[in-house]
Amino acid sequence: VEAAIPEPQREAWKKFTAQEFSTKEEFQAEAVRHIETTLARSLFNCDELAAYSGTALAFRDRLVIEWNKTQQRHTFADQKRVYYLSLEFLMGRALDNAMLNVGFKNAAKDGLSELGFRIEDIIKQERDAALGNGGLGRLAACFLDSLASMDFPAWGYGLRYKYGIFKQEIVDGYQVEVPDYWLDFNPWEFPRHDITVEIQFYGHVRKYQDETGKNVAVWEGGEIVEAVAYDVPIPGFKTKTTNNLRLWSSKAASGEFDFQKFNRGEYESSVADQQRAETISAVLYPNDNLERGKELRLKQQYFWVAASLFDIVRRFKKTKRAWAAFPDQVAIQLNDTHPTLAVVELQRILIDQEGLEWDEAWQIVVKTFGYTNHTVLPEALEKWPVPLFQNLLPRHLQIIYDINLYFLQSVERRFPKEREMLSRVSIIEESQPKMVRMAFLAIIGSHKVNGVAELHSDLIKTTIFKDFVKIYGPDKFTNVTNGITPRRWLHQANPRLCELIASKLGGYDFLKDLTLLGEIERYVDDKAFKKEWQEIKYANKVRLARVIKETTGVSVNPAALFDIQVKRIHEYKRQQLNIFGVIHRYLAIKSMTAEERKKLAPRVSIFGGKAAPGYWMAKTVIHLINNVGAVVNNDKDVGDLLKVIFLEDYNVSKAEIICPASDLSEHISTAGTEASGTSNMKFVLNGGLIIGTCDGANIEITREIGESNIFLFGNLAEDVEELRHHHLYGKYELDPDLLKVFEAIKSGTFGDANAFSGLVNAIVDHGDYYLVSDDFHSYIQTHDLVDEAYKNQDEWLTKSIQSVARMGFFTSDRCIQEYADLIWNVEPVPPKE
Ligand code: NBY
Repeated sequence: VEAAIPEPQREAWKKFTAQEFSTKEEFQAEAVRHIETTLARSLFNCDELAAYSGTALAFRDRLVIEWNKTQQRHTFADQKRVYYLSLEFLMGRALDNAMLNVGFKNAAKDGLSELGFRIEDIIKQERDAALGNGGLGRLAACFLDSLASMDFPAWGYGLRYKYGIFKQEIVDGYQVEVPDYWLDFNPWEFPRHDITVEIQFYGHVRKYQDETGKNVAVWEGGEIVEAVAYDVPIPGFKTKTTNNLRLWSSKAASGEFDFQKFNRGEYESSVADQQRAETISAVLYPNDNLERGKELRLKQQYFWVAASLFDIVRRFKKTKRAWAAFPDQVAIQLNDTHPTLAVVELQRILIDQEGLEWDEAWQIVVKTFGYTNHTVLPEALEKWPVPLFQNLLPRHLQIIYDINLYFLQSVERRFPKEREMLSRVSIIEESQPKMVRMAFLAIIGSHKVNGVAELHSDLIKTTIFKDFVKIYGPDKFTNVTNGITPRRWLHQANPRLCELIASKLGGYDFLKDLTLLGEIERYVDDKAFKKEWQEIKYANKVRLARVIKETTGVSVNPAALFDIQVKRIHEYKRQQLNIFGVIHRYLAIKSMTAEERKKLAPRVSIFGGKAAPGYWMAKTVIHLINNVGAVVNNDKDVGDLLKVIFLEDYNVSKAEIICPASDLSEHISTAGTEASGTSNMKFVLNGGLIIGTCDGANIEITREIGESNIFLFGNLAEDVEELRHHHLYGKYELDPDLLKVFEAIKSGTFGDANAFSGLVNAIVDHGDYYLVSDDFHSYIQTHDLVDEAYKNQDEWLTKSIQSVARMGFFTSDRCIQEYADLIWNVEPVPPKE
């Protein structure tokens, strides 16, 4: 209530309170007003970008009005809130989503058309908000959509990177990274220069006893950086609830610190300080599933966590409750271990600043946090060197040591005979240098730990976190299988399919209760329905073919089978298996007679995805795909039978065009390595079939849609360890078909063989860790089954329709409901009327 307008003046205020546009004409008036005044453009000077900007600003006004009301309502309701802490929010574009969620797209379309613009062209002007790497970041974005759509009082907290994930260009077949400076025009954020938090780094800890004999620790000295809040409104679908995503930006503290410097005439060095401070939120680290221990990354983590917790605690303190009530008002979810410092920071606030006793504080902390694990890959498990911690966050390191001490003491009491267990579960790894194991800290500091698909949640319990299951019992560990928002991934990405479904279900309710999709299974034998289903898929393929032509210059036949693998490039995801399979197909075509070729179903193999800039092997895979494309696409013997496409700069907005256009998509990770995968869900929801391994959510997708509707192949997770052992120590013969592929590569068919020797040798000489050879035969055989199945279009359509009908489980609304019930214990706060 600071700075509230005094009661007598409120009536005057209310007379002028901002109004939302509610007709096409009012929308047009707002858009034109923004173009003419906010943007200072005119009738004679309005290109599509200006029209986009005016439209976006008009919708932004609408969102912020609802945002204000929602925040007032949630404050008044005074219920428990959820805070989703994620270093990544891969939002994509906001305008189309805003128009669809507030239910005003058709009016906007007509309104823009009367002003001389096509809405599709306007939507395309927006740049993606690409503040994430891949699945983890996109999951956070889907969750925000579900939280708002389901009226949960929830905030996201993240970093406002000046540079999102790099843009990928392909030059001569190689990936080139270009910085993504996306903020020159971003109408969706509200800078809150009045909401700032001072964040401390470095310095030292002074301990003493106060007058009462109590031990006190004071963190002193070091440097201060300022966090500034930027708020992004998150509209729910068919509800007025508009939640908040708060992103922190760093700048030099405006306090006396650099003021003194300035007065001493150290102008240049104070500018340098400014830049150093701004570096913290400058760039998103471009690695997925790899942790590299850079100091700036730890700085980012603490900066963001400390600002967010200060904000959360400040909001709680306004309610004037006792500290013990904190976990009844606040649930904080840790999206992977990246925000784990929040556990330590809350403990520090409670004991050092609020004067609580250790045990009382620790109970509050554990009840507040939940931790979601997204990987079992050892190289992705976060660890920080103790010396780095000691220097950057000396007080936090002390608290970590204390948390560890009390934890290990309790383990020792309960398992006195298991001495080795203590070193296995210690937060501190006794290596050289010692390391802080963030996942262990997250487990110990949370009341629930979840994996993101059934197999994955089982695996973490039996492998990396086995000891903790013994210590805490199995109930602390749970599963919440991932999901995707049907608003973006069906409604927005595939409007025609959505409309067809709605015409049969009598409306769009299924977008809020996806299990209603089940009803369309009644139409699997309806000829007209099937024909329309097929036509929509074809139109979506034509749309993608156009993008392929525009961006690569290659013409592809939309009647061919579109076989798509788009995701970050990673050895465990096995794009190399795919491209080796493509080469195998190419060699087969080359050796066929003209008669044999006629029987073959034409294919387009489409790849897309970014390699982390330092990941040489992943970059080599991209290079190979492009070189194979250059040869195959220009081979007269092959013609339409096979085309190989690498689509550059795969991102959320491209995914919205790609997912609806697949006949088949590939989800072919080594069993046990892909925690869940979420693009598998996007493709199936859009009527594509999938080829995949028994990994991640593929398993549950199979359970839901039926085994006859999916092409599964390859070894099982339970056999992976033994197979790896075999490669290393047994007599192991590589697959003969794969060896022929290697021969072709080595003979220079796809350019300089040396360029690809590392890729081949990983399999031939270095143990084939990802079991490409073991799965190769079953992979190509399964592709033959795909060819056969595709020839029977009617059956293929039946599979497609059945699969979509059975995808209800994979909505992120179901996930959020599970988190709310199992982990957060929160209730929605729906708007009145
Ligand atoms: O999270 C992905 C999983 O690989 C995928 O299987 C799952 O579906 C998805 C959502 O649960 N993980 C992922 O995308 N991870 C990252 O992007 C990532 C980014 C940074 C770091 C680690 C992982 N890091 O340590 O810096």
